[in-house]
Amino acid sequence: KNGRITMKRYNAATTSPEVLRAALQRPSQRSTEMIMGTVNPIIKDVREGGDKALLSYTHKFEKATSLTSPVLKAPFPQSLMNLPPETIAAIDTSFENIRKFHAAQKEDKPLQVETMPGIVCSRFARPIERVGLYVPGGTAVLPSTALMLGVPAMVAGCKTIVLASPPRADGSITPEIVYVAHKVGAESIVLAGGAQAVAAMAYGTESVSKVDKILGPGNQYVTAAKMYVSNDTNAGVSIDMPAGPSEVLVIADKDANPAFVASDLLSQAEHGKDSQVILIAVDLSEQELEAIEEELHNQAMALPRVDIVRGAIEHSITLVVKDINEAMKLSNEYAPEHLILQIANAPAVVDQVQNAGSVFIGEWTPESVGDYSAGVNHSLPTYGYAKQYSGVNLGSFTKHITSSHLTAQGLRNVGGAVMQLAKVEELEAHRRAVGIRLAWMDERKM
Ligand code: HSO
Ligand code: ZN
Repeated sequence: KNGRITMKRYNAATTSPEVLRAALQRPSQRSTEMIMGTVNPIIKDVREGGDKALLSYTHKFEKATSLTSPVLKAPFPQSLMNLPPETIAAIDTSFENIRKFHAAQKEDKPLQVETMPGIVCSRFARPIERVGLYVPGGTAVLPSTALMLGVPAMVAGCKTIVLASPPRADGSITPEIVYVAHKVGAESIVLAGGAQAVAAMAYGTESVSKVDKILGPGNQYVTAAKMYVSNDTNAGVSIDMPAGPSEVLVIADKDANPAFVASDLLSQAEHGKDSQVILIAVDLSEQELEAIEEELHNQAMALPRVDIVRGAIEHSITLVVKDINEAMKLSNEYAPEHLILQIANAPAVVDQVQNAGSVFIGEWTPESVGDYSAGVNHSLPTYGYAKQYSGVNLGSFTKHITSSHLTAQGLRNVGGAVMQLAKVEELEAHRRAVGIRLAWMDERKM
């Protein structure tokens, strides 16, 4: 318990690929079956029992027994967002950067292509009307997550923004979260957490508005509940992506400052005992490796959350490789949520990034800036899902509609192809919908 805080070291040159791959496994998650066993009855209760059931779970799990309504509707009273001016300023600065970056992701005009003379195909975006944003409670309050979900929802133009977050034992909600909810124009805050909050937003209750999509990170119960409701056609709700414990992968070379490298590893390690941090050391000598390890231990010991850090470091590793190409290959295989490049010429290496949630380029870009204030989103794919998912972005709050618009000439141009394929599929009504129009044109010598 009081030993040295250090990551197990592997040298890629002398380790078999199987051992390397095993070392890069994520810590295993509790089985979904077990989780579902807990989550299913909660979802059923809330779906059937509405507010009363929701409230009783909040009394039980959050110990907020004085709470009499599960929802706080806008406008939120000023008294619930009393904050020191420096916190207001920090939220305002971050809000503005996140707003700018996500506003730039807007498509200003519909995409339009004339595929053949007289055939115009278009695609245009519309906001998802009602979104539910889950802001976890737990070991840390996370107003930054409210920003990362709320600001893009606001920029996208979602009509109804519902925030959900577990209240404190006295029934109150962190004023920072109320302030963010106010700034993004949220309709309400659901004072509940866990599977019960997800169920309330998925099905709606007397006082919780039903939403069309639920986004946001959460523990395994929240994730399981999101998966459940998104598979239930009666709920008619979608979700962002499966969320798992936080991760960072730092690639460092001889140029890297050992204190900076250690600080980045620790900033992710303090999220939870299940977090995983990976250091890929490019051609570092024994002495250089020890300098980082020394920093890691010393900085960790001075952290208030040293116990959490210790847990995370237990399943975290250092990989020593000989060059940057090898480092990038391993990083792309791991597909980290966050990738930090503390190497010479970091911008030039970004081309080689194939799988990662978000990249932090160069020694002056700690992950913390992206977690809070740079403008990029911190809701990112974990657990290797960076291979197929994007992090939360403006597109997460919009959907696309396509349209086609043909002239008579356009229909003449493509009609033959349609009629032939309809014939192949033996769908006569399809074929005739074209044929009847072409005949009409023929009669009128069009
Ligand atoms: N690093 C976290 C986000 C966060 N950090 C919130 C601080 N607050 C996402 O992996
Ligand atoms: Zn973080």
